[in-house]
Amino acid sequence: MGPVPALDERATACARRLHEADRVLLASHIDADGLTSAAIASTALERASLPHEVVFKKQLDETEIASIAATEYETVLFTDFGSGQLDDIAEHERAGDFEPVIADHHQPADETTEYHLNPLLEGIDGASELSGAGASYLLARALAETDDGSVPANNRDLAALAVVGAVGDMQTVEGELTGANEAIVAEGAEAGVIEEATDLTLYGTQTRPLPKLLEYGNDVRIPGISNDEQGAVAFLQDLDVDLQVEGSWRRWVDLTAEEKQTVTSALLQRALERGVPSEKAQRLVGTAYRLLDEPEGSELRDASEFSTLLNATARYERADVGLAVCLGDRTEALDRARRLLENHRRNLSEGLETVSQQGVEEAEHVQYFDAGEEIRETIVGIVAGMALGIDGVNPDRPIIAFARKNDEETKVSARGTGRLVARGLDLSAVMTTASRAVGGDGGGHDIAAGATVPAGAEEAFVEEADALVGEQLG
Ligand SMILES: [Mn+2]
Repeated sequence: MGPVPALDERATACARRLHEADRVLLASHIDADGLTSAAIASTALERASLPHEVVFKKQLDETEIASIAATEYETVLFTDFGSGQLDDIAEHERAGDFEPVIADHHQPADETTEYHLNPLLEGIDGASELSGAGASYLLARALAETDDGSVPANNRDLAALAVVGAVGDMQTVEGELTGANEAIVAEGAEAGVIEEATDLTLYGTQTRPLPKLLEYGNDVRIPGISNDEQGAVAFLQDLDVDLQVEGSWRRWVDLTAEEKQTVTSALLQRALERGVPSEKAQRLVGTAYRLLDEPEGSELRDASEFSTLLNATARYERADVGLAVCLGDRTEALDRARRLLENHRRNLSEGLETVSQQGVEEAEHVQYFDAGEEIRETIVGIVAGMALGIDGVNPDRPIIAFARKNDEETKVSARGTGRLVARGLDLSAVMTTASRAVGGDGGGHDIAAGATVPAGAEEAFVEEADALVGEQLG
């Protein structure tokens, strides 16, 4: 049996079908979850001696599906997408263009198909319990089991990538993986590739020098430390721990358990003293997932840092680099991925600088800015979210950002806060309705959503969105 028994039958059927293929076209989504999905599936196919080719798509629309249908492949494995596009895919299946096998976790369309592995079909939550990488992992496990037993650890070593995918897909609930994801963590632990540890939840425990770790922090802002280089340094210097070696700061990963405990306690105490509510301060400590085959001090050792690195490759259309890292390239591809991440960080800070210089416009219920070509459309949403914390931007108001996509289209990104969502904000509904009202389309989550609208429709969009947000928060 696999780690998620409810999905055993589907996984086995998909695996059997793949074993019958002469060769397979593997198509996957371009993001951290899609990259890890492809790496897991590709490794499993390779180990099952199934020749295959991997292609990545930003969006699996009609045109992309048609381009897949135009290839000579008779079997197409879709990972981290495919379920939502089943209406189009099934048409090609009926026309005899290809036979689909799908390992996905997004909402399925109306059509059905025989080889379809998706947690939502068995009542398992696809947003928090199983990612695309998790579904691909179940498939990989089934591929190994229907084989002759020669596969290393029955592919359970691939659980490490499944965890990176789930973390990258933001599936953690209060900092932890739950449900089917948790079962995969347990398998990975048993296979010796994953370790779960209670640790600081700040981003960069493996790679950042201590002051940077504290300064850049996470969603828990500690006055006098977060976004405050001198404050972070002063805080560390006041502790009774030697945190520098020959003048340079150690990293979190370099500290002993006792030293970590000292810093953690002091940090929590400082947060409380500075008025951070205790339930929020507690979020500074949580569950970290470590990849035991990766060296300490490498971003690949930590599932969260690993997924961030993958996202950086995906955002700059270098899925090939992300995939190569997942498949084990620790030389050129890893160097390239690191440079892409550095470049991404620079773009974010420049983007934030643009917003802070240009300022935001106020409507009645929302605030917005138009970045034009100053900020790439692929990162404008992240910049908008970060902007909610800077001077001149109201932290208690939804923010909408525009960026030029091409001559005809404008990308729209909206970000809210947990507090606004608690008061009734649902940006997914806002983006869907407001974009359709002006001839575009959109969707997403209550706290973060996006849309594409015709160029020139920005003002009309703001009016629609403003009214909708007013109703929600009314
Ligand atoms: Mn996904």
